[in-house]
Amino acid sequence: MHKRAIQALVLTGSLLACSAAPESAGNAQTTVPANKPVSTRVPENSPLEPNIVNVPATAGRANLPPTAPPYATVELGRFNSPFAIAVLPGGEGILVTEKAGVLKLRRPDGTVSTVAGVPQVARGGQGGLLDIAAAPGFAADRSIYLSYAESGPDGSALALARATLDLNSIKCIRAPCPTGDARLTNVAVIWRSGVNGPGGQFGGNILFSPDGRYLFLSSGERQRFTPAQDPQQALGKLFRLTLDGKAAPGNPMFAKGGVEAMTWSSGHRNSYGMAFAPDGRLWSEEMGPRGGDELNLILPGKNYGWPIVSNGDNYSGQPIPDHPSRPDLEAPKLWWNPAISPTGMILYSGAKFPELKGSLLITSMSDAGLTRVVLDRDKPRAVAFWDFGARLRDIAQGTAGEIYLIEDGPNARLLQLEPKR
Ligand SMILES: [Ca+2]
Ligand SMILES: [Ca+2]
Repeated sequence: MHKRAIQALVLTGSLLACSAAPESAGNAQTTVPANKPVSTRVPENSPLEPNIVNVPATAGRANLPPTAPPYATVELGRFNSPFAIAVLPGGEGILVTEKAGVLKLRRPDGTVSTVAGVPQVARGGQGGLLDIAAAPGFAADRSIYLSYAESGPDGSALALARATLDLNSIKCIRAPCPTGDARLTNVAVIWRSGVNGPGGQFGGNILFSPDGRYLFLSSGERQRFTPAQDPQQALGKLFRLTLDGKAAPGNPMFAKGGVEAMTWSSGHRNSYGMAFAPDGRLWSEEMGPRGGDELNLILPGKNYGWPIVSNGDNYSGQPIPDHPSRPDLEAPKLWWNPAISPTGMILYSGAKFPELKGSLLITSMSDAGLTRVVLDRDKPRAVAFWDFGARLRDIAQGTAGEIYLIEDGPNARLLQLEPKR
């Protein structure tokens, strides 16, 4: 996009910022970081690009009628508004983040401990403690990564921290283990989006490259629309970082420095799920506006169109041109209208459910369930939507091919899938 067009988008966005905000972040006075005026409220509608004639999207709609899951579920525990789960590779248990800023470990013996030492999070709305992942070298260095909303003088922003997980600070002989017997040490914030301000949609999804050398991080556009098209703002992008949180060599704009050096792809709204396919392709789903959820094949340097085009529309009803209106912008391979509100996603690679091997599994909230997507190189097909009767927040695969699901909201269940007898 030309610089003038970006300026126009930013201007339109700040004018629209005076209208009603769908979510109040309760922030006080904002300042002007890096010459980018940030409103205290998020705009209601995406800016309308001039001279776009809407070409309706036809192919790729992935909505399916719900069916009963062909699996049984076993409850493993209950959690309070969890956001994400991560399986520890050594069979030590499952880490569960709760949005209020609490990290829990569910051990194989069924005990649940609170992990001490979690950084202070900005809780409220869609913010709080977000994603968690064991580092590729966890077995040797016990490192984990966590993303969260962090408070700043001008509002909240996404942060990424690395820490050491210490499960032996107090020896637990027999269940129930006392809380506090697990802790994070050496906590270091290694990346910040900056651009503090209002809005939800933090993203924060963490994924490692198959070779374990790089960290992919999603950063949502915070319901501010235009930052997704602004190369200088670390919002509405997927980033490819080193394990130390720096711009990764080989990124498409690495030589430019700053936000651009870290950027792998742009024009995203809010991704809560990324996964690598066995052929090395990177897939990402994202929460769109009303009726605009997407599954994208992520290619370096590409622009995925938000907020210029979407196969959904603004929550107010104001239309947004569909993706085919701007064929220069990458269109989703699959999309959902009505929205399903996709949350977690894995590429299932285990042996326990051989029929699912190689499939993407996507949890969702507003159409609550689990979607199975079969990948045929760059032509994915949604083949099943299983209704689990609850909003699902995340999914993870265990070390022996188990599939874990976690529900949304207070008193949410952590579930393990089992073949139906
Ligand atoms: Ca898009
Ligand atoms: Ca549209």
